[in-house]
Amino acid sequence: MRKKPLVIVTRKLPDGVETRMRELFDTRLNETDAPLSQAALGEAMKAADVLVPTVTDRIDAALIEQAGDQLKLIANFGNGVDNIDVDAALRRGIAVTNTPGVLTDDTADMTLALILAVSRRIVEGANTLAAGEWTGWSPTWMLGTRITGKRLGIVGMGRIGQAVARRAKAFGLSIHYHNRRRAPTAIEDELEMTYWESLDQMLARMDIVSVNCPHTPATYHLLSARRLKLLRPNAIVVNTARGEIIDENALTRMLEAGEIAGAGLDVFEHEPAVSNKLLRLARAGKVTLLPHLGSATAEGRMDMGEKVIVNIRAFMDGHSPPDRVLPSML
Ligand code: 8YV
Repeated sequence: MRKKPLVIVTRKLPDGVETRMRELFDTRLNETDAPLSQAALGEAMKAADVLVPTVTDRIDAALIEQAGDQLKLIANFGNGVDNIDVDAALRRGIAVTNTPGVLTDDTADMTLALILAVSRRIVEGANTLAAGEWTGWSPTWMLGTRITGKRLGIVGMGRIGQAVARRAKAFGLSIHYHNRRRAPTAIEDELEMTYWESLDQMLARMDIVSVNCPHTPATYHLLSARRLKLLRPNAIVVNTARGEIIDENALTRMLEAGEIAGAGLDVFEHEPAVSNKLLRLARAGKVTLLPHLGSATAEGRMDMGEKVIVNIRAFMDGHSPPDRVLPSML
C-alpha cells in the first residue's frame, strides 16, 4: 500500500474533520490552536506533503521558496487565498486549493446582519439594556434608519454578492452592483439589479455599500480615500470580505468627522489588530465591529473541512482537485 501523505494542519479544526483526517492521512494536528510563527510554518513546510493553513497563516514567497520538495499541495481551510502567494506556489509546482461555496450563505447572512445592526442600532440598544441603563420606551429615542426602499450597492457580484442580493431583495432594498464582469442577464433580471460599470458613479448614489469581492492586488484599497469621499453623508459601509479592500484609516477619519453615517465591519486591515479610533467609534455606537465571524457556523466549518479533505484525496489520487486556485483566477 502507498504511504499516507503527511498532512500538517496549522490550527485546531472541528473534531469531526480532524478525526476523518487522521483516518485518511498521516495527520499532524495543532491541539493548542495557537497560530504558528513564520519559523514554525517554515518548518512545517519543510516536512509536510500537504499543508492545511487558514487565514491566520501568511504563506509568502519567502516561505514557499524554502519549502521542501515533498510539499505538493497547500489546501487552504478558507475561501480567500490572499494569505497565500499563489504565483510563487505555482512556480514551485505546489498546487493551491480553497473551500468555495460552503460559506456563501453564512457570509451573506452576516452581511445582512451588519446592515440591520448598523441601520437599526441593534448593538447600541442591546448594550444600553444590558448595562441597566434603559429607562423606558420613548417616541423619539434610539431612532435608526429604515432599510426598506433604500439603495444597496454591492461591490463584487460573485457567489457571496449574489447571495447578499437575494436576501436584500427580500428586505425591499433596490440592488445595484459593480463587478469586473457584468452578471448574466438572467441573474440581473431575477434580482432586479442595476449594473454600474463605474464604481465611482455607483458609490455616489448608494445608501448602503457592501463589500463582497475577494482581496487581490487589484482590489487592495478599492475603496480608497478618494472613492470614500464620493459617498453620501447618510451612507453606511459594510465589509464582510477583507479589511484590505477599504482604506481603513480614511474610513475611520470620515466616521469621526460624521461624513458618513456608519459602518459595519467583520474584517480589518491589520486583523486581529483593530485601531483604538475604531474601538472608540464602536463604543460611541457609530460602528458595529465583529471579530471575523462571517463563516463562523458549526455547519460551515464542518463543510469547509470536508472540502479540504476532498481536495487532498483527489490530488493524492492523481486527479485535479475540485477547488484548485490558479493565479489566472485571481
Ligand atoms: C474563514 C474567510 O473563516 O474563507 C474565508 O475567506 O474569510 C473566513 O470566513 C477563514 O478564511 C478561514 O481560513
